[in-house]
Amino acid sequence: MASTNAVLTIAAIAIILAAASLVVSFSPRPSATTVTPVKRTVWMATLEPAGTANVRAEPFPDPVPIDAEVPKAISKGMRLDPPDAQGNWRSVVYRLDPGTIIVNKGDEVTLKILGVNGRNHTITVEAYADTFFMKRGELKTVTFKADKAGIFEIWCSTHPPNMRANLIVRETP
Ligand SMILES: [Cu+2]
Repeated sequence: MASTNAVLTIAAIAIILAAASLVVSFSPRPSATTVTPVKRTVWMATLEPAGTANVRAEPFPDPVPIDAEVPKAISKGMRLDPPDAQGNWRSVVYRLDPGTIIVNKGDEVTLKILGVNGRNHTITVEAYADTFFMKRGELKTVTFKADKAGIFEIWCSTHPPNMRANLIVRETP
């Protein structure tokens, strides 16, 4: 009788252990670290990098590179200035710096954009801010809650095609 009790006890323990292991196996995995929304300030600038050369050292591109989206490679935001009387020529672009901004959904985002290069700019933050105008020397502040996940463009319509940046709003756990 005693041995029967011992067998039953061992069997009961085995069943309990098996059940416990099932519970462990099927328990939902702990979720990834929950991201708490924060306030983020992103410092930006309007920039105009330019490369200068002289035909004595570097010939002006011939033919001038033509891209369907940049007729004759000349636009306000991306251009080649042909050689002047001294043979100096330039290639110029306008940029929004930084070109990629990453935030988490739910963050309260403040963009602080300093007008460094370019007399003025007309900038839009897709889905988050109405178009606004800014001048050189101005520090423009744009604040919004990043409540939509996705990739959004920030662009300047004064300097197409490449004065733009990507705002990436990450979906959070
Ligand atoms: Cu611009």
